[in-house]
Amino acid sequence: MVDLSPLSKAIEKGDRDKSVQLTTEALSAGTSPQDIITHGLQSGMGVVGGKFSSGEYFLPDMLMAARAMNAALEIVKPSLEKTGMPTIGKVVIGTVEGDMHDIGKNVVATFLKGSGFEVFDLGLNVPDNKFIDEVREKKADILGLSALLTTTMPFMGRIIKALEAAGLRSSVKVIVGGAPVTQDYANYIGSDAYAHDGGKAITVCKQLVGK
Ligand code: B1M
Repeated sequence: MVDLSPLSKAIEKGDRDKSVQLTTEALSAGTSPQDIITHGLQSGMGVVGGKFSSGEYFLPDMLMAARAMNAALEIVKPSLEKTGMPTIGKVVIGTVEGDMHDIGKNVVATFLKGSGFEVFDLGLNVPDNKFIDEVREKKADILGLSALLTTTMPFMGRIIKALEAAGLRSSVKVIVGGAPVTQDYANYIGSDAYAHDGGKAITVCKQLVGK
């Protein structure tokens, strides 16, 4: 496998051009898109988060890193999505209201598409009623909720309650995830499933639709 640490470093520095170049090179060298995301892009972002916490990085640094990561993700997406597999289920996914973090959700959505799911990505900062309307309209098998902030995590429970009120809870499975979310929290809010990362989300979503 190609050494992905320079790619991690480019993300950490928020160097978009370098991130795109190294991602393109890694793909051409035969590195799997999953490895590029997990060991190159995501590990770089982990460092960024740590530096923000310790006060070494500020908001603009996080924005630069996010811009670099999104640009690199665009390069790997086509290789993950072109599978020609039959659809194994419909997933409505989004980041909850008040939350502007969508990189992890994008990774999960891309992984699910690449595994044969039909994915309806509602984006970020999604109001509760938008999730409910889409689940109803698309007859979704799975609703995926992402939250990266401790302040927005509770909205996932609120959406599950809204699904119940709309009479949709028994027809859709709910999976939740995001850095601060845990299996215990998922249980506490009445979610059907939790995944720690994109790879695990594939396994769990397949189980949810009996595949
Ligand atoms: Co923000 N931010 N941020 N941020 N940011 C965090 C989350 C933080 C942990 C940083 C820190 O303090 N160390 C912290 C949250 C603290 C907390 O709540 N306890 C934080 C903060 C404080 C903030 C602001 C409040 C900062 C401010 O304004 N002062 C602000 C909030 C804005 C808002 O949302 N209202 C803010 C803003 C931003 C940016 C906009 C600059 C940018 C986001 C850009 C974007 O997403 N388009 C940003 C970033 C980049 C981060 C960090 C550095 C990286 C997040 C990321 O993209 N990781 C983050 C630190 C960290 O998480 N370590 C941080 C890479 C991504 C691939 O991983 O998102 O974890 P992740 O997704 C994983 C898994 O979690 C899982 O699978 C994914 C792929 O493997 N997963 C799911 C995610 N969703 C899932 C759904 C599933 C299943 C699995 O099922 C449906």
